[in-house]
Amino acid sequence: MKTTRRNFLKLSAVAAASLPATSLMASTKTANKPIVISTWNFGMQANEEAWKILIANGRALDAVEAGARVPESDPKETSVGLGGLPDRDGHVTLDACIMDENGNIGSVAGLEHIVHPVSVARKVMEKTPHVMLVGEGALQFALANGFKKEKLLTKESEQAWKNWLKEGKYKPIANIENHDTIGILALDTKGNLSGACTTSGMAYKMHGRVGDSPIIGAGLYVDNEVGAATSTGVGEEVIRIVGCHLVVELMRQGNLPEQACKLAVERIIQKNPAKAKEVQVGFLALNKSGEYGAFCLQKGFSYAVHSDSINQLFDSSSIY
Ligand code: SD4
Repeated sequence: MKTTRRNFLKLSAVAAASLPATSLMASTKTANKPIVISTWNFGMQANEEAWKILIANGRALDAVEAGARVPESDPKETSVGLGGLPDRDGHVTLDACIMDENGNIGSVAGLEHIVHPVSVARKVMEKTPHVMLVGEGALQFALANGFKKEKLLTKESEQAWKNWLKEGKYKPIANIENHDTIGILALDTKGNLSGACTTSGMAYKMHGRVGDSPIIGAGLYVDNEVGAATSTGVGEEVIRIVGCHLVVELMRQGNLPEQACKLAVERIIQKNPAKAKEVQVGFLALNKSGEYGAFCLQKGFSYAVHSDSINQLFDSSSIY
């Protein structure tokens, strides 16, 4: 069934009526468009940049790119862009993707030496017949398009890696320093949705490992008829269920954003119950009406919301 705005709202109402009161309260956070939402505490600063574009009647696509670039260029953020923690061989390898209201997509994975992988992903989307470039090819493309080659490993992240090497045990850390991948979703004044996602991936991963963040459908998905979703946490578990596509499809079926995120988290538990107890995964979603919500496995996932009526950080509800 094609989801028109009218029957989408009707479906939302039906779904809302069948939810327990607690979920309903948490799931009906609404703000008028424009609105931007993004993952973790650093989402507050990212949203500020995105908001400047949205409030000037700019395009959601430009807003999410501008927002994602904020933690990318902050050397103190150790999970995104410059200053991101390296893989176990000491390489900072970055993953990012972007998706617009027309279903255009661009993505890079395992990109080294470039501070703004989200902007390279956008160039892949706009300037190539492909959707994803990886590793050396992504770097060549970035350099050919005017991006500068830079050293992304800071003194601090190099020291952290050297300390890690003493034991060399790989274990994903949930909610690392309360920031992680940034996923950012926006609805502009024209009612169009876009999203972006950018990360240095799991710290001390194997060289060549790619997570969910640059994979359209896993770390990000946008359907301009329905809504958009993004994820953070252990990418392997998100890829297994094609998480963000699932969240958007659950919204299409009438679930409000938080409920759709919760159902996707429950799918992760169903597929891999033992693992789900140990790791963090969080989903964040925004629908076409400006309703938003999140859900995660472990306590500690926060998300930031900016509209004309709110500029605030929320704690996501969690299973455990
Ligand atoms: C990944 N989801 O590479 C990303 C990064 C992340 O905790 O969120 N790490 O799996």
